[in-house]
Amino acid sequence: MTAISAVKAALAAQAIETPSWAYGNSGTRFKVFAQPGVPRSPQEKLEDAAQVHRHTGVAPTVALHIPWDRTDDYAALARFAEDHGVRLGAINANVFQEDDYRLGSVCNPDPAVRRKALDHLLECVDIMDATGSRDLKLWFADGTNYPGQDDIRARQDRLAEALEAVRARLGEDQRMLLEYKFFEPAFYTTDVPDWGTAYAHCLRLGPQAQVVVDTGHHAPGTNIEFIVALLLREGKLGGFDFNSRFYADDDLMVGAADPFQLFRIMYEVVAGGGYGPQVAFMLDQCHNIEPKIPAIIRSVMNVQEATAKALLVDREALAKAQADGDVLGSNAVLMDAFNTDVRPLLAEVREEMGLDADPVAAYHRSGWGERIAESRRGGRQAGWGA
Ligand code: PSV
Ligand code: MN
Ligand code: MN
Repeated sequence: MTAISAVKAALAAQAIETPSWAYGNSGTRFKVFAQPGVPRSPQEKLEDAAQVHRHTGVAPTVALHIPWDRTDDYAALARFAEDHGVRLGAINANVFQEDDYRLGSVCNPDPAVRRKALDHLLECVDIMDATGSRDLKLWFADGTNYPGQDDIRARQDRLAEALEAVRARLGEDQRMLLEYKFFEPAFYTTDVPDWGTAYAHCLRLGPQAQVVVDTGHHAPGTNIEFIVALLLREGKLGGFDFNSRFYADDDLMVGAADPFQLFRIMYEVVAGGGYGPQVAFMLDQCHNIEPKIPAIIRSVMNVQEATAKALLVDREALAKAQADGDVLGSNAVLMDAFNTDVRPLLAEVREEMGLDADPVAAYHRSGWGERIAESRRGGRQAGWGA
């Protein structure tokens, strides 16, 4: 196989998971702008996700968020997905939206609240059993707002206890992915604020616990690709929640704010041997003002473009320049790949997959947007900004 055909094969085999919540109405705490045709049920979200997969060919799974996607028969929902050409992906737990969680969920000082939160996490594993999902994604809003409000170490103990109970409930082929976020909604301490805290917990929990890197969850200037390289080296990178940020947790389209950063991240994934099913590529975004389905298609394409550039890095030339201590030469090898226009290559990949070279145009031509605007009235909010 020539190098370029290997690159094409790797691109055709990529799998980028889209989040059910990206298809629903969303906004900020100031305003949620409703859009026409927005899904009214988990099934309609899956129908929209199926359109993304139909036109890109690389978005075969959809992440669920419980309870936003609550239904009485998850196995039936999984069959519905398959009938539409997609599968159910990660199950995202939600222990942050109820009054009981004012002082936290699994870190709450009240054992009854901790029990309630843990029960929800365990229920999510039941759902995974029914849907055939591999990954449980855990993001905790837990933290404190004022110095002295609660005992920082005791909260870590409570967290560890809950995580261990979840681990013990996992099936052999299931994983728990622990997400971190440096602040918000808690402003003084956050119980899982950074990759190091997530890593320390995952290390104790063993191989089924892995860290998930949400690209929007870092302080400005953080070198995310370094974190990626390190976690991969330690066998602890479980996946990504991709999105873009300018200021805080903006949840904009991945690759929109800083395509170079996305390329650097994807390069570390490829170079570190993480380009395979063991590292889940997931989107975690909200489309507040732009039309959702084309925005998600664009996001998938942005990830593909960064991946193509990462795969095109001349690794041999780079290794040689690095070994020679050639600072400018090594940097030039990386920049050559980043500055390559990979759109024609991806168009070819799509045509070879039997797809339209331009997924956004194909989507617009399909008339799906007009059809759902006509047939769906009273679309539901994604869960945010209520
Ligand atoms: C909140 O910051 C968040 O964006 C986390 O990244 C989760 O993954 C997502 O919401 C869904 O719970
Ligand atoms: Mn996330
Ligand atoms: Mn987030």
